Amino acid sequence: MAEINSNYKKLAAGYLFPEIARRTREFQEKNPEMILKKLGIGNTTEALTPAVVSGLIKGVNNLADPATYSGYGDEQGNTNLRQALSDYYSSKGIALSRSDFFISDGAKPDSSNIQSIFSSDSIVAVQDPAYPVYVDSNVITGRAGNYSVEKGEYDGLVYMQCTEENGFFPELPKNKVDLIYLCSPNNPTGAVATHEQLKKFVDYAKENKAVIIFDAAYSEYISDKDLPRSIFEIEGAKECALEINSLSKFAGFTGVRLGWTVVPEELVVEGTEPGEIRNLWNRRQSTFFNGASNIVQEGAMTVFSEAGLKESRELVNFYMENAKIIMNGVKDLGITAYGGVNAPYVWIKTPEGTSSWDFFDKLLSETGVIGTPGSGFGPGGEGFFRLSAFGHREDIEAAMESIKENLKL
Ligand code: PGU
Repeated sequence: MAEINSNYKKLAAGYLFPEIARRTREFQEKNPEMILKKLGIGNTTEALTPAVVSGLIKGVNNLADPATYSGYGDEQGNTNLRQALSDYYSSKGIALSRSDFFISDGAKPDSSNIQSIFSSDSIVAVQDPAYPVYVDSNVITGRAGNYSVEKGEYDGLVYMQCTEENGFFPELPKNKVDLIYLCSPNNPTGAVATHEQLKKFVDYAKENKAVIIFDAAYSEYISDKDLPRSIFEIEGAKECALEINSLSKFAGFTGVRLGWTVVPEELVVEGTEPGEIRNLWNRRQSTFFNGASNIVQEGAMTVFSEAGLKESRELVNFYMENAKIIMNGVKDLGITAYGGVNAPYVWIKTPEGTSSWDFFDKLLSETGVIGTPGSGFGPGGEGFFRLSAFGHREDIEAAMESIKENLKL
């Protein structure tokens, strides 16, 4: 008799973003005259840049000619792209060999799949609030107990509080943990960890033989030169951390799909030799994944050309200008807001006594603006609300105008 993986039954709710989409649809059906302004999901809106488009076209043309046609590629990714990534990190002073890079179809699949190479009884620590994929993927694979509605937490997971008081970066876990998810610039709070903050975690991980899973999906949004863009800027990190990133937010690849995971040869856990963990991820990927699209990889390569980098940085600047508009708009209304400076998310405090979901309904019904309830990122997000800077300029401006005119504070 076949049975389902019962861990799915433990999941507290539907995945956050489809749930928001469902409520939005329901609202729109009841209020067809309302023009909605979407600052919810962090989804890119601006066109691909000319360099990327030329790369993608080259990829298509290669397939149109038997002399350059290619079928399945290496599961780890195209060697030239892995080299381009290694060179890019090296231009920032980080030495990693191209064999440390594994190309994928995005940071979401990698951040949910990576846990599979670690022991099923690993103790998992997450920032609270956090990108929900880290928690949900570990619930599905059985590393969490039941969900407590009262606490908003799963038994067995370690929630590292990120609050206004600690600048949204957690203290070290009090008890020993094995896998630590860190995201900087942070989704959803927009906080960016400093060298000193990350060094503490690296030292903890080395001491406790834990692994840091570092999600750097928004690294290109850091403009402050003093802030680290990669965990590998921290001394000793190669022995205890792996890093996940993608072109989604840097080059508008949310629908094109291309990401990578860096598993340094030096990374070790209890009982492994250098290179063993890297081999494990290779084994996992070559069994479960057949490589990123060869067309997309050709497009990705052009992101790392001189023109590609320049254009992608302009794209980032465009979204960060949106962030500034949102930040100024909410601050003018006297709303407490965080993030939005080295990250494309503005993390606002809901009015006293208003829960995150109540504020979602209030903002939607009074202003037509869709955001993301903070509690969807974990219990630590309750009382907060995320506004995304990804959007067309006119939509961002219309949203802020409507908030200014219609939100009853
Ligand atoms: N990592 C973080 C921290 C993210 O916020 C997101 C996207 C990803 C990874 C996904 O990267 P891909 O390379 O595109 O796979 N977060 C968005 C989209 C929601 C979602 O479900 O991925 C957000 O609004 O939080």
